[in-house]
Amino acid sequence: MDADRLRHKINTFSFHSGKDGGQGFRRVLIQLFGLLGHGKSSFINSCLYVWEDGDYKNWAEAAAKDGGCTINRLTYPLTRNITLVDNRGYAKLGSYESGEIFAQLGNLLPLGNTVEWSKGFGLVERIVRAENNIESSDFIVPVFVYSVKTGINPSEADEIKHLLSTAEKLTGIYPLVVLTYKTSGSLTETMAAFRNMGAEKIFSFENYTQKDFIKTRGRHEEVLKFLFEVTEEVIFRIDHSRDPKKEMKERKQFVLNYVHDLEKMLQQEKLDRERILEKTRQMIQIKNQQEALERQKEKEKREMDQELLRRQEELERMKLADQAKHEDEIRAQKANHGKGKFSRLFR
Ligand SMILES: Nc1nc2c(ncn2[C@@H]2O[C@H](COP(=O)(O)OP(=O)(O)OP(=O)(O)O)[C@@H](O)[C@H]2O)c(=O)[nH]1
Ligand SMILES: [Mg+2]
Repeated sequence: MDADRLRHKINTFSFHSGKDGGQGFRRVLIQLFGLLGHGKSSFINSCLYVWEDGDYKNWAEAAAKDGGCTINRLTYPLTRNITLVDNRGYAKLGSYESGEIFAQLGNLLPLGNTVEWSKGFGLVERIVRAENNIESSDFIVPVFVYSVKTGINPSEADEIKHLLSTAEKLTGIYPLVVLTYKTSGSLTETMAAFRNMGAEKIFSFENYTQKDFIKTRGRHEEVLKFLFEVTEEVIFRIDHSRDPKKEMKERKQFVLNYVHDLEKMLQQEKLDRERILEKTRQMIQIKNQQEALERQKEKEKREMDQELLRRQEELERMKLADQAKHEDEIRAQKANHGKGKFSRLFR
């Protein structure tokens, strides 16, 4: 399909193309999520640049240098019923941030607000408070953004796989994968890694950036193909009976359960860590006591050896003194005996 046709298809996308009509959905939210600095905001800029077909602008305030910066969860309308959402990037998976990621992704927190990384019940409170401000008429399409430049190792792949499958359970859609920095690493390996995780729709881009925004047909077409695939995905998903209000409630329950389980897991991990720490402390204490005991034993042995030596020397001295006395006595006896002989001779 050529660029004009793609553009037309995206522009005329309507929920009413589905067999059962819009069913209460009014807007597609393309929810971008992923690690800090992987190019989410730049991808939004690329989409808007291609869509508007005017001058390049840093609409989504992508970072001026490598590294991340977005903290507000802002929306960028593309057509009358397709909107891009720039979510706050996270630094680490499996931490308390995960709860926040899914709350953003499930569209349970108000759009246009700063994303706080609040722990456990802080997040639950914010979800409950946001209830009346959230539109159930938003249809969520999760899009995971990942930079090829970063590469991917097996342990990260496991974490990402878990994240993507949880996002699927939450939204009903396996996240579309957008690979950025496609010329700065091994695209084939990164694509294969995502395919192994179960991703079916993988797109690769060299984002338009403040340093490099010269239009190329290839980049323009890639962006349009991506947006077209999003609309195709939505049409495929609304081809059966749906209930946006019920789905919203289910998403909320899912995230609340997730936060609860995560909190329990983190508490358990904390307890395990404390237990290990306590055990290590006890082991160190026992080792110290054993060492002190060893030292005491060695000291006593040394003292006993010294005492034995002292006694042996004492004995030796006594023996020598006895011997000397005995010799003196013999000498004295001999002398006496001699004297007796002379006195008898001269009597
Ligand atoms: N060469 C190149 N640079 C890119 C690409 N995508 C993003 N960048 C650069 O990478 C840096 C970070 O990009 P952002 O778009 O701000 O990343 P982000 O994911 O929005 O970051 P957070 O908002 O913190 O999560 C910026 O300096 C971009 O210019 C890309 O595909 N190619
Ligand atoms: Mg950003």
